[in-house]
Amino acid sequence: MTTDTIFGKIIRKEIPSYTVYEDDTVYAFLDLSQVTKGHTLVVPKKATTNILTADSEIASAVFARIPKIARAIQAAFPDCEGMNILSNAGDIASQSVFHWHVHLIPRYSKTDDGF
Ligand code: DGP
Repeated sequence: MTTDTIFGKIIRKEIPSYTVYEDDTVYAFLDLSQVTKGHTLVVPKKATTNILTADSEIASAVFARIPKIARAIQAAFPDCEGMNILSNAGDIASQSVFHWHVHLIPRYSKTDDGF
């Protein structure tokens, strides 16, 4: 069973975050660490540990919204040439917050993003 995490508090607005996108089932917000500018996390509001535990309803909701959110990030940062879209699942894969999230990491060549 998934326990509450920092992302639960962010979704409930108990702690602040910079909102990128929100609807009834999904929340997207800027990652605190900003691997590159615009680095965004897409999370289901209903907690599940990671993609290995996500049921098809939650997985569909998250993945259905990613293209739209990714294009919005690209529109906000016109020098964004591409994006790494990834999800860490489990300690061994460097997951550190155990509420499923997908990283959208914009890539820039002109500014040498260093990622
Ligand atoms: P992962 O290692 O894949 O579980 O990524 C977790 C990400 O969560 C990591 O890139 C940093 C981000 N993060 C952790 N705590 C906070 C927080 O309080 N606010 C925000 N916006 N991001 C956070």
